[in-house]
Amino acid sequence: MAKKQNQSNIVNSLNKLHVPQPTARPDEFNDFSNLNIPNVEQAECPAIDTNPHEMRGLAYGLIRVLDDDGNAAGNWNSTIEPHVLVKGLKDMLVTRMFDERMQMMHRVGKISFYMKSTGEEAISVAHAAAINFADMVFPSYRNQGILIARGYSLVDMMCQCLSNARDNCKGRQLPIMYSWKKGNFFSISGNLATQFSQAVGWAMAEAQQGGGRVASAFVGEGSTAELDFHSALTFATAFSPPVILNITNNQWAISSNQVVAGGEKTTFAARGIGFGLPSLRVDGNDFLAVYAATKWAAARARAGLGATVIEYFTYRVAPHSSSDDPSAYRPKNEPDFWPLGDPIDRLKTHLINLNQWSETQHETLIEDIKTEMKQNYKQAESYGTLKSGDRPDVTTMFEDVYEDMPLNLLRQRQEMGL
Ligand SMILES: Cc1ncc(C[n+]2csc(CCOP(=O)(O)OP(=O)(O)O)c2C)c(N)n1
Repeated sequence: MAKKQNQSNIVNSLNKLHVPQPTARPDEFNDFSNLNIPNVEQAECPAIDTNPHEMRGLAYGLIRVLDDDGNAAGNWNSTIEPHVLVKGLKDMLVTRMFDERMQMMHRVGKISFYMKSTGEEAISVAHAAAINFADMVFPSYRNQGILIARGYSLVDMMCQCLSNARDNCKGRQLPIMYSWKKGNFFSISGNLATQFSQAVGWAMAEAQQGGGRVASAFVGEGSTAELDFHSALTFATAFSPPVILNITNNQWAISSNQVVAGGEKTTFAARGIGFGLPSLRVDGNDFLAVYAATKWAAARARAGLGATVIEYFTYRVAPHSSSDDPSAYRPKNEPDFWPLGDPIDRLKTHLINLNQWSETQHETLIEDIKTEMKQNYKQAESYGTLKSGDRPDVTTMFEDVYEDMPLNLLRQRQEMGL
């Protein structure tokens, strides 16, 4: 009888599908006490030519440099010139305030869509500071901080969001899907994870031509479930191209918690281990840690040692996009409890500890950026908004795809009387 009972228990559990759940839903509480946050001393910093199998622990730990008091320590701590850190602080602030401004413009109907990167600014800005301008970035839609760190014109960014006559994408892309050829910033794609295979292919070509530049691609943790992610890693391991494969784990893929992409059982950095790739898991809200990990991966790529996978552990403070309401799927105050703090506050405290910054300088900088943002916006708006003013000419939709326009398009253009 007991044996029969056991057998039926096994059958029942075999028939039971495990549906992973986030730690808390809207009317529950999540203080992230389930997370294991190691101290800054814990992570080893291996030589760049270390066999990936010997450094597997780094995919399960967390590389941190800034401690809870804003002081830098540990094996990944290196000397960074204060002017690099001050520029980083400024770029992160500009990114955050640009996001605020554009979100406001969406509220009043002047742009059709927006995506903020609040809380994730250090990932883009420190990464951009640690690679060369000539290196080719294949960004996600939450890497506007890279454009800002590389000095792209805020007016041009705004014109793209406003879909106006000066939008360099001619209104063919969603707002925020920027493209900046001269800035080595590959066009953003709405199709998740395609940037990974494109970056690996680009890096393979670069290696073949002996160019010496590195490619760097970004996806969110949710996008690691896409097949492009896996085929990119296969080519990245087989051909050892100079590429950095970055995964921003901000805990949420729209309303799907990271557990749905497999984060309950292992880390996202650990995806690289099965491919034999060196894999780092980094505190994404720590400017110095992001900088150090990126430098390490870029040095490895430039030395001909191949690809590195980096997971940035962070939190998506803002809604997924202007079309999203996170109160439907996560506790309203969940962002307040993220244990790794705010990247801007942490770098600011660090600079103040170094006597390289002050509260007064910080306040002045914020006021200056506000003024600059207003002036830039006025200029961008003068070229048109979604509501008024000039738009890209409708005839341009037939251009830029084919060198010789095929007959069917010629006919369609004629039908429009153009
Ligand atoms: C191939 C594909 N599937 C689905 C979508 C719809 N979609 C857009 S963003 C998104 C969530 C992505 O989450 P994640 O990769 O974690 O990045 P995050 O938005 O958090 O930065 C989804 C499912 C899409 N754009 N492309």
